[in-house]
Amino acid sequence: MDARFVASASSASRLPPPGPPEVAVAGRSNCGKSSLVNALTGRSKLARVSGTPGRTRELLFFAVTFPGTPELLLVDLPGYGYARASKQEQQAWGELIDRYIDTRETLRTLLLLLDARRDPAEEERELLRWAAQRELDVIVVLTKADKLKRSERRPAQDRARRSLELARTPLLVSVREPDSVVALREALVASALRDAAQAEPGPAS
Ligand SMILES: Nc1nc2c(ncn2[C@@H]2O[C@H](COP(=O)(O)OP(=O)(O)OP(=O)(O)O)[C@@H](O)[C@H]2O)c(=O)[nH]1
Ligand SMILES: [Mg+2]
Repeated sequence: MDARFVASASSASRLPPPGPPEVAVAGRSNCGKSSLVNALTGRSKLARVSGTPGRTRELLFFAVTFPGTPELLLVDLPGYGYARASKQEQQAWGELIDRYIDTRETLRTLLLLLDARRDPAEEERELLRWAAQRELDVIVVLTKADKLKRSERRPAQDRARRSLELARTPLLVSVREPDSVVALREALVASALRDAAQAEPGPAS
């Protein structure tokens, strides 16, 4: 498994040139995006994690090669809904994420993260709408599973699935539970491979 930092971008006009297929990691501030990027890549200090919400304010691009798959870019998006940010800042972040999702030609998969203890809100629905418009593959993940009792887990998954009208049950993941990270990595790889297979030219006729 190989992972390295490629670029950061604080505005949609400064994105790195498009390259390998991209997986965007989106979610509310503090939901665990950067932690999960680190867990997925097995590199504890790749993306910066902080106890202070609103830490990641740029798009961070990481090139990752999981075993047996082509290289892909994991993109750690700035978290939305950070209460102490000004309205202006929140709007700027919304526009940045919106423009990135809307225009990034190499974006294939949206990894939407939601703290397992929270109910989905308008922002999550909006991201799912954008993803549907772009026909992105979507993987919804409930994070910080370790904060739930065993008996609370399945109901939380069912609730999120109903609330967001998902076709599939969301994954429940904790960076403290390695098996759950492995399961997510497999789902990501399947998504990446699906896209690679689609991109493959058909047999010459
Ligand atoms: N218990 C538990 N804590 C977690 C987990 N994942 C992340 N955290 C904690 O949640 C806090 C926020 O994590 P980050 O990874 O920085 O969250 P983020 O979504 O990148 O936040 P922003 O960059 O502000 O949008 C940190 O204190 C993490 O240690 C998890 O699976 N379990
Ligand atoms: Mg972050």
